[in-house]
Amino acid sequence: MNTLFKQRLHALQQQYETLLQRQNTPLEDTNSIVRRYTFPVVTNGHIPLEWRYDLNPVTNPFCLERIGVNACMNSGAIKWNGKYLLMVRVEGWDRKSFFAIAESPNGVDNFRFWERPVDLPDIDPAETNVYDMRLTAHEDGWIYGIFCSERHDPDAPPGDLSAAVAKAGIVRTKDLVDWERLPDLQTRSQQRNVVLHPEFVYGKYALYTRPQDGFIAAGSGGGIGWALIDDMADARVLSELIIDKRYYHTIKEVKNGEGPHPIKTSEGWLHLAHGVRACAAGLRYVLYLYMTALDDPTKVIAQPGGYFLAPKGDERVGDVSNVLFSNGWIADEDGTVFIYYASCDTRMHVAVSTVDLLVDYCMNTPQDGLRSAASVARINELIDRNKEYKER
Ligand code: M1P
Repeated sequence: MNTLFKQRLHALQQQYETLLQRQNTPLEDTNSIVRRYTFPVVTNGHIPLEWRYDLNPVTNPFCLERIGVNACMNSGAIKWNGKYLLMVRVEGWDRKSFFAIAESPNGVDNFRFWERPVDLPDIDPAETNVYDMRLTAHEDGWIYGIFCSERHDPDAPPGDLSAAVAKAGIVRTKDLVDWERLPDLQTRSQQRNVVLHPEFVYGKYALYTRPQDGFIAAGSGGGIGWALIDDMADARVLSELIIDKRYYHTIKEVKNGEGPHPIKTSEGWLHLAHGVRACAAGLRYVLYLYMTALDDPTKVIAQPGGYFLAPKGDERVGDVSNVLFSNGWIADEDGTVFIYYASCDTRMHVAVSTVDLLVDYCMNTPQDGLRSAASVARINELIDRNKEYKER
């Protein structure tokens, strides 16, 4: 074996193991809805060396990375056999995304990819890119994955190589290894951020949708939608009800999208979503929470104003700056909630909270009053209520 190859490979292996075995610690924050952690949980550095390097010194004498990974981002999440699993969107140097599962014993560090990327059944040669899978262990016994299936717009004018179409692809599995591909969701509009509710509602499957006029623009799509489906093997959206609307001059003015499926709590369904607004720097993506009624998941019962997580510090910089995006969280039996979020379409983080705390936040944070005058009125109400406590 040549010395250069040997030295480089040794250094790479050491670097890789150090990264994977690094302990993650919560950041000190005295008044927060979530506890952020010191390090990102999954990055492109977590991708196994044998996926990226030709380990044969004869065919790779300089020990170069042959298949590079650009980012590990927007990951679905599920607890499986006591382990915390992320269905990571891995994006290559070639801009194509695919899915791969990374597993941790504790949810905050030591994430290690399974042996190979997910073998997603390939049913349509036009499908160019796949990403942002939401996982739902449904009460029917299957684990479903719904993801964005993207292709070049067949109606694009000649020479327009950017116009794209977004559809919702659907797979299901019993073991997270063998995946059955079901037909794509049939809807009138383009769709991204489609999520399966974990329970039957009126005996039907229920989907959170995000109707959109174009590939990027939600346009007349009024917000997060809801649709009942008879059969996941022939999923058709016949009618869509907008349950979480967009409003002028809010964090979700341009668009929003359901994150992972909601968590069932004693107070209602707890939802995590992303909201998008435009500014001089481009689009800004933040995360927000809302709740719906247990007996009617279309009825919003709590809508705290504004965001609960926005890009902070190093999270602000990356491939698509000023973006936080989440499509995975895990609620443990003891009420701990692990919120997995990507910053700037680049790397994955975790923020930890509890069901009780998040519900309290939702139920007691004032709603967005939609006007500056309403914001001031709310602060004055709080000051008035606080008077007797301040003077004690
Ligand atoms: O680049 C930010 C995000 O842009 C899109 O978000 P949305 O689905 O709301 O339009 C997606 O491409 C998402 O993957 C990406 O993180």
